[in-house]
Amino acid sequence: MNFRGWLREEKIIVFDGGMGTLLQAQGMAPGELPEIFGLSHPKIIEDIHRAYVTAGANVLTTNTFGGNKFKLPAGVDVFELNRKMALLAKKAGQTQAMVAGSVGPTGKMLRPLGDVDFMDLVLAFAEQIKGLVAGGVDLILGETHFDLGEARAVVVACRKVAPNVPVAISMTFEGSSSLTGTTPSGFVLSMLNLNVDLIATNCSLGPSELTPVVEEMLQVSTKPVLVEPNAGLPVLENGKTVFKLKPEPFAKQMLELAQKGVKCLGGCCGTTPDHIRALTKVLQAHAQSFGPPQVRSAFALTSRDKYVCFGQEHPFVLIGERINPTGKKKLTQELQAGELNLALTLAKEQLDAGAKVLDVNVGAPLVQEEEVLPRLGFELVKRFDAVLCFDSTNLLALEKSLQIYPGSPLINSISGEKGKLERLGPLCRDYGAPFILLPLEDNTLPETAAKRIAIIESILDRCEQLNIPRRLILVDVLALTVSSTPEAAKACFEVIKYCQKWGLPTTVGLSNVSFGLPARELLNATFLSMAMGIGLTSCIVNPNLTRIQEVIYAANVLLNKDKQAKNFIQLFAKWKSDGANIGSFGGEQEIKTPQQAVILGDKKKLLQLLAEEVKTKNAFEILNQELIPAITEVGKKYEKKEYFLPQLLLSAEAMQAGVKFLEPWLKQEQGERKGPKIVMATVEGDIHDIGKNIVCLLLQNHGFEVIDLGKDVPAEKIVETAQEQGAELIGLSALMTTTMVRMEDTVRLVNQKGLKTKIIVGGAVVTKAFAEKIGAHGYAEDAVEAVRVAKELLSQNKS
Ligand code: B1M
Repeated sequence: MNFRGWLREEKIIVFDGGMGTLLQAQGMAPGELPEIFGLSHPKIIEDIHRAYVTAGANVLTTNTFGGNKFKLPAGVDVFELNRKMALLAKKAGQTQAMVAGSVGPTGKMLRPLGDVDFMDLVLAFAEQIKGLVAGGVDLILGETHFDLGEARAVVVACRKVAPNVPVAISMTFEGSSSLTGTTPSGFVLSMLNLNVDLIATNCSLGPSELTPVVEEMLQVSTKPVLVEPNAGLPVLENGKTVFKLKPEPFAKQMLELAQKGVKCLGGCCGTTPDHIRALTKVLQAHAQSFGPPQVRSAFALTSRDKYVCFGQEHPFVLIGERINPTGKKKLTQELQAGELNLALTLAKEQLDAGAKVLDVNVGAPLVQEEEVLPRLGFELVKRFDAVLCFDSTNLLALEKSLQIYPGSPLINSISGEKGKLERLGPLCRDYGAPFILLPLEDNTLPETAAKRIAIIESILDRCEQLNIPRRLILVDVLALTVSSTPEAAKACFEVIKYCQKWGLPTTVGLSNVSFGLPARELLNATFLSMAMGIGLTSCIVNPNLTRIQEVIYAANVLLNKDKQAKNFIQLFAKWKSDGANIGSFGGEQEIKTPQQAVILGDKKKLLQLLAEEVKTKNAFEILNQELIPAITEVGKKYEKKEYFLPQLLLSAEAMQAGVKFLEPWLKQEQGERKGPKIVMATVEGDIHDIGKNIVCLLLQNHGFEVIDLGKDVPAEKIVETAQEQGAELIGLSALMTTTMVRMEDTVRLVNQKGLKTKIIVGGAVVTKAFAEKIGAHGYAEDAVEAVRVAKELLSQNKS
């Protein structure tokens, strides 16, 4: 039986536990890569695998977590390493255990957070997966992923090089979301769209603390769930992270997860064969008490930190249709010139007006769709983290757009036209992108419901042959014009009823129905309210139309899709029966100060306000009293989940532009001259550089020659440069708890090489105590202090 067969069986599947701690106990040096250690010590790896088999594990995980080209040293053969590690696990598992090929994160961030593209990750994972499959793994297990975009890249890579191998993806959550903002539900819905075999969470916490995350996953996952927690909460002891949950209590806590419906259980950091042994024992003793979870999963679209569900239990979904050049001269001209301003404005207006999904169509003569569509998609994701619907007939434009999008976007559309499903369907399937099924064939409009239903049936059959899951399908019920086809609206209602019966969500392009008649909005709104009553789940429309909005909000109350009429009350509390009086969905806020401009991420306004302020105020005061407190406030909002990544990015962009704008004044006030050399860098894995840039600027003002290596810089490069340039000082910046630890790498390397270079560290999370602990020579809380400390260290050098 293969792994999919096991998943179909009723029994619980036990995965193995941690590897890193066991390797350290066997002599792996701190900082050494487990994969490299494994190459030179195959026997140790095999023995650990075997210990897990003896403990009762049904699945072993290969020692290849960091086995990708970004993590491994240059010159290591990625394919061979992965193949060898897979063979070792297979050898240990024999016929008793199957093998999961571990694929961890690359340590690189997708644009705009980092500097890699989706396909860079896909290619790196594909290389690794090829090796694992050549070594005979039974499934691919993407582990400890924290970014939805990167997790998606593992699946796409696997589908490209090993389409028939089962895939499991595990995301790690910090509280209620992953590091880059994805919730457990959003993750599960995206993975369901990608049709992975097993959906998982691992690491971060112990079994008890992980329970809320697991419960949320179980509520939406129609696929089996795997949970691999740590051996309890990590604790710092003598500078080392330790995990203290003993095997028996670990197993007891895991049992509760199995009783809630978790199908596969294993361990992560700190767990050992003893934990797995205790787990197997307790599971055997309670085998009768496991049941499948009660799941009600809906058709869903996702972005990195949002998701929109369509269905009878979910609020009606409005898909904004305005980003479409048809009939819009100015938008057409802009898109032809490759400009996106108007499209971005239309996006903001529609989101403010309550659209939950934005249809994005750039199809017009002379527009390079394959370049403009993904670029616009990228900007929309960056600015609004909007849930998008890519609307195009250009296959390449759609494929590129699917690559820039970090979730499950909607594709508009696939009809019954010959060859269309065969071309576009597999792309939607492999990228987990739901699509609109348009019941059209051979360029004839099927006027009757019966004809449309026949086409829908035929497309559904063809989807099945292509392995395209039903959950990816949203049916357009095709609104024709009642003025020329009197039965048009009734035909739509029949199709909605049919789809409702078979659990297919529906949509409609609303405005067609009233074409050629007066009072179109009235007809459209009435049609919409009737259609909603029989189960229509979404429509594609201009969200700025008051009457349409009124119908949607009112119908959501009447259909019990708006619990306690919360949204309705919020919007219509002051409603009067005499005309257009819909409330505001968000709208504009007036910006009066640079502080507000940074907080609201309005770069243009910030630069206007700064241009005024520098006439009367000191640039340092503006920076320290207005801009820095503002971006700190943004950080607080992010922490409190009032802000998400797009807002963080916008504010950061505004802040950067603001600091750049002030630079001449900041420089003027101090003057410049060449002097002692300092190499400055933000440490590896960290892309925050606003603070570091300010420190650089002030150091220059005080006569230092600053060699700025930028951000995300490995320790080796920093130390090499300092050595080559004969720098007297190194300045390191880090803004995250996860990256400040990298500062120690530089201190260690400087010491190893016996250099006299002194190291100053700083950044929001860094403290004096931490600086002392890692052996840095100086610490500074802000840029002014950084200059003082730098000077002090230089004078020590001389004395
Ligand atoms: Co992010 N970020 N961010 N972020 N970001 C923080 C740091 C965070 C605290 C926000 C939060 O949760 N409240 C949090 C870290 C949590 C933690 O570890 N404790 C965080 C996170 C989680 C993330 C991401 C993971 C978010 C995500 O993807 N979900 C991601 C990380 C990506 C990565 O690095 N791998 C991310 C991304 C980003 C943006 C790209 C959007 C953007 C950075 C843009 C850029 O720098 N080019 C950004 C921003 C802007 C922030 C906040 C809001 C502001 C940082 C800043 O610029 N402050 C920040 C919240 C916060 O710090 N309160 C946050 C202003 C700047 C002048 O101050 O850098 O501290 P600072 O520098 C000061 C001093 O610290 C000192 O002098 C400077 C001037 O006075 N100093 C030194 C700095 N370096 C020094 C070196 C010295 C001496 C002094 O000696 C050499």
